[in-house]
Amino acid sequence: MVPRNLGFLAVLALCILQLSLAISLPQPDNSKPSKARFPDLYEASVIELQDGLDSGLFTSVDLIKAYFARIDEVNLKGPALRAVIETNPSALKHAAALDAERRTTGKRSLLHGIPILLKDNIATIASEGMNTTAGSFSLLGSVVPDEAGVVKLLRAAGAIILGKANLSEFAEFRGDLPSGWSGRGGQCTNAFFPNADPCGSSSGSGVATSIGLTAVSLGSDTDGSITCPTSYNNLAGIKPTLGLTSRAGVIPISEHQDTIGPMVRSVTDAAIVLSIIAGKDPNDNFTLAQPDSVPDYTMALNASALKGRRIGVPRRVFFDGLDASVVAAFGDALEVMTGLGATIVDPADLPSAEEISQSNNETLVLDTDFKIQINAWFQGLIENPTGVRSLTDLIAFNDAHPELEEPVNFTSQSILLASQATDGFTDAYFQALAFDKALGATRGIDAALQGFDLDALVLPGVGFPWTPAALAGYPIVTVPLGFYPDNVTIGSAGPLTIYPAPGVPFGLSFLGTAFSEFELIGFGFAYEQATKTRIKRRAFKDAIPKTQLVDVVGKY
Ligand SMILES: *[C@@H]1O[C@H](CO)[C@@H](O)[C@H](O)[C@H]1NC(C)=O
Ligand SMILES: *[C@@H]1O[C@H](CO)[C@@H](O)[C@H](O)[C@H]1NC(C)=O
Ligand SMILES: *[C@@H]1O[C@H](CO)[C@@H](O)[C@H](O)[C@H]1NC(C)=O
Ligand SMILES: *[C@@H]1O[C@H](CO)[C@@H](O)[C@H](O)[C@H]1NC(C)=O
Ligand SMILES: *[C@@H]1O[C@H](CO)[C@@H](O)[C@H](O)[C@H]1NC(C)=O
Ligand SMILES: *[C@@H]1O[C@H](CO)[C@@H](O)[C@H](O)[C@H]1NC(C)=O
Ligand SMILES: CC(=O)N[C@H]1CO[C@H](CO)[C@@H](O)[C@@H]1O
Repeated sequence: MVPRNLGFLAVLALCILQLSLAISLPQPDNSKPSKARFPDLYEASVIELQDGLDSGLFTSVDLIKAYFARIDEVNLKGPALRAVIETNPSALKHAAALDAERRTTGKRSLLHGIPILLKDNIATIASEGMNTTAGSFSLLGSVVPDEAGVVKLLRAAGAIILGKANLSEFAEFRGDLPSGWSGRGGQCTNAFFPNADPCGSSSGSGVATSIGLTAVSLGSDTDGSITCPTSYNNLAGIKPTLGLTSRAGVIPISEHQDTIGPMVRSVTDAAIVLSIIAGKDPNDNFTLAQPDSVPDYTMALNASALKGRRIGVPRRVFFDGLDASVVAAFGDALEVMTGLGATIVDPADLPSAEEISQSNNETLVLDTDFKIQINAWFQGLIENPTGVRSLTDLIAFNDAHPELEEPVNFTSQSILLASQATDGFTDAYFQALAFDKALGATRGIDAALQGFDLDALVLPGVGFPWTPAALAGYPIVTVPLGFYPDNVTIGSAGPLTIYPAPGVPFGLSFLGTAFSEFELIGFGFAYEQATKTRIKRRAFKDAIPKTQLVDVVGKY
């Protein structure tokens, strides 16, 4: 006997279900497989995935299974893109729990049940089953004292850690290794042309997200490591202001330049992820200087955001050596922005442009900081089976295991050796630090913004547009701009990689002053919506995974 009340509720629930199906879904055609109803995981947005999860069309368990199958298809097999180092053995368990929670109490946030891939320098608790190694065998099996601050925020929001992404080892702070290479992960390559450079150091985060091996990913940036792989992999990405996102629990290069940010397929997804990972963290005191409340960055998603705004082009130095196809696409972008109501100020040069391209101050700062911070990382580990407990040990470990850490034709660990030779916080160090801030900010980005009364600067996402922002600690929002043409002259980028190459993407970067993410997201969104460049060209055929949700839903 069904009690009357429950029967009534069941009927009501059925009505609501039918109503919501009628409203939110295309009319089902029962005569054919329902493939069209599932979002294509190559492109699926967080909102589309959230809609499918909310309506019960698929679950987070389905999503994890589908992404694992897609990783399996192309990571080591087929084109062997080597974008992912490890998948999370606990991901299905977390997904099932989050599916149950969604059914009973609803979703915690827009990232509830959404899989996210983390660059392998972002710590997760070892008991979950994954390593945190920055790609290095020296850290294999090490036990971190705590998770990264950004991971705590992601978990609280209900996101599921899908796995760890390959990267340029130690975030490219080793010397004489190509972008995207790590001892543990091997050579990651671009999905838009066989063996093309994925850029670094967040290479795997970029490649994996570009073809939908994950819903979203995080990268880290010290000088271009989010912006460049975002640009080369047809993504939207945010390199935040220094101190907006916590670096606690992230294998460091330098507290004066490291930042953590989203690398995703749309500015909307970037705004969703940044809104969750930004915030103060007592374990990273640089975050204490940020404004008191984290904005909801999705409120910046205004297709008219460029209207009436002044955007400057710092032409001097930053266009030197760029391919003609990049310069032409950039010219078209300026016209698009003018059409959207922006005033383009061109040129709007950085007074410090030449000095930025020539200065070695950054090298002294990073080399000095790395030695101090990486020693602290090794010493802070609860255990490290390799016995590596310092930079000195790391250098010795690499030389003792050339088969793991020194690939064919590798010449030296030049950056590690230079770092090892630094003398701590000398007068020269403090002078260099102050000099960098002046080059990037007061005589750089801020000088141009104020001198030409600008809201932002814009540059192609190739060359070194990221360096002024890295020195200043300022944000960059990057969106797709174009693709190298089929007749581009192919160049070499390392022993195993080429660049440029036909069809390889390049981005457009908006630069602003400290904590101007909200504005830059608006500009990036307006440009993205007007152009939709990302969907104009796909990865090469073998690099596109075939598994879709239709292949896993109801199949187990
Ligand atoms: C780390 O990687 C090793 C080798 O792939 C694996 O055996 C281990 O389970 C991983 N996880 C941890 C926490 O060590
Ligand atoms: C963070 O703390 C260190 C040492 O505790 C101090 O030297 C540094 O100035 C602090 N930085 C900020 C940005 O508060
Ligand atoms: C979007 O931007 C336009 C142009 O700046 C502005 O007039 C409008 O109020 C904005 N819309 C919202 C919802 O903020
Ligand atoms: C910093 O840059 C200035 C100007 O280029 C230069 O004179 C100085 O030697 C540099 N300092 C270091 C440590 O590289
Ligand atoms: C590629 O083709 C375009 C259009 O036909 C042409 O303008 C350009 O010079 C060619 N570039 C090279 C490197 O051959
Ligand atoms: C190593 O260098 C030699 C000599 O330059 C070259 O012939 C060979 O192809 C290189 N091997 C790799 C894997 O890059
Ligand atoms: C998830 C995955 O495929 N990881 C692989 C990354 O590359 C290393 C080295 O080839 C493999 O051992 C991992 O299995």
